Amino acid sequence: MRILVLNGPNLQLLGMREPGIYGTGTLSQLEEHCARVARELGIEVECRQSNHEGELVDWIGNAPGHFQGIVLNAAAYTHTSVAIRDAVAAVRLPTVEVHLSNVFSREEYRHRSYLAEVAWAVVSGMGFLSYEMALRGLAARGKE
Ligand code: CA2
Repeated sequence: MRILVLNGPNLQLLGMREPGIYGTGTLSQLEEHCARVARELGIEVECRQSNHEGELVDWIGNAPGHFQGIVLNAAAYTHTSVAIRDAVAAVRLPTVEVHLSNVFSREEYRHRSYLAEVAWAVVSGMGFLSYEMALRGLAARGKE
């Protein structure tokens, strides 16, 4: 089983700014964590980050045939992007929307997700563990 882990805009800044909200771990450390969990689960992950909506749309659209699930932190695009929502709905791969922070305890505009309705599951507020839970959930679902 291969899982595509996508991180959206500004997440390359992880660990460098706003540690109070997003923690002190860097994007590389997050990707290493995902790789470690994947090894434990006997699955494969490929991690990518982009600041560009269209690139995320392309990666999601090209995932079928290469990946069996997606872990998606679309960052700010979560709250704005009908294009990413349509891509997730179109590919029909189980997709877990993840967030490092608890978006529901933050500003009102972060409470709206265009992705949640087309996602298989949502995990928000557990830092790196949000991604770990998403990988564990997808691996378990794949075995059903
Ligand atoms: O909590 C999350 O994972 C978010 O998806 C992060 C997004 C935010 O727009 C969402 O509402 C919730 C922001 C990502 C920006 O990442 C930064 C990391 C370090 C410093 C500044 C920004």
